[in-house]
Amino acid sequence: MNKKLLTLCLIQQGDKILLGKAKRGKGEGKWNGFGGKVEEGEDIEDAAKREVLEECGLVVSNLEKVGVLDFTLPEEEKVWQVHIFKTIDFSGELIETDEMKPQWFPADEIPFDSMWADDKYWFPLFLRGKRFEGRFVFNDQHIIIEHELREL
Ligand code: S76
Repeated sequence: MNKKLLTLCLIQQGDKILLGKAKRGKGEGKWNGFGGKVEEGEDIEDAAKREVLEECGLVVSNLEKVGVLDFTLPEEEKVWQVHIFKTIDFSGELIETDEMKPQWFPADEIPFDSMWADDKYWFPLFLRGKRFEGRFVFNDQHIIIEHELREL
């Protein structure tokens, strides 16, 4: 099946993770990593860097691939394939943009109740430095009705 490629970048500084609260779009009101759609012909890692810059003003480098997740969402004709990256290397000035309000969260205070429902499953793996792959199927209430997750 034809897939829509997306990126998600998690920036870590010591014990803290940078998240952004989405101001618009499908995840509006949710805390999330930074990311978005990979453009036609664009390298996936370049797309991840571009989205971080657009959404919070930081320039990230040395991205590490940590996971790939497939999402089946209601009203989306294509499966979303999200490529998840982690980095500790960033520069520039953190800013709030039209898209995201950024905030640092201690690793043990991740706001799961205000995040996508899948985050509860894979974020703990990410926090333990694991790599993973999986798939999640959502219903129209944003509830997960089926999932698989595998540590690599
Ligand atoms: O953590 C997530 N970020 C997204 O943008 C979408 N999960 C997710 N699930 C559909």
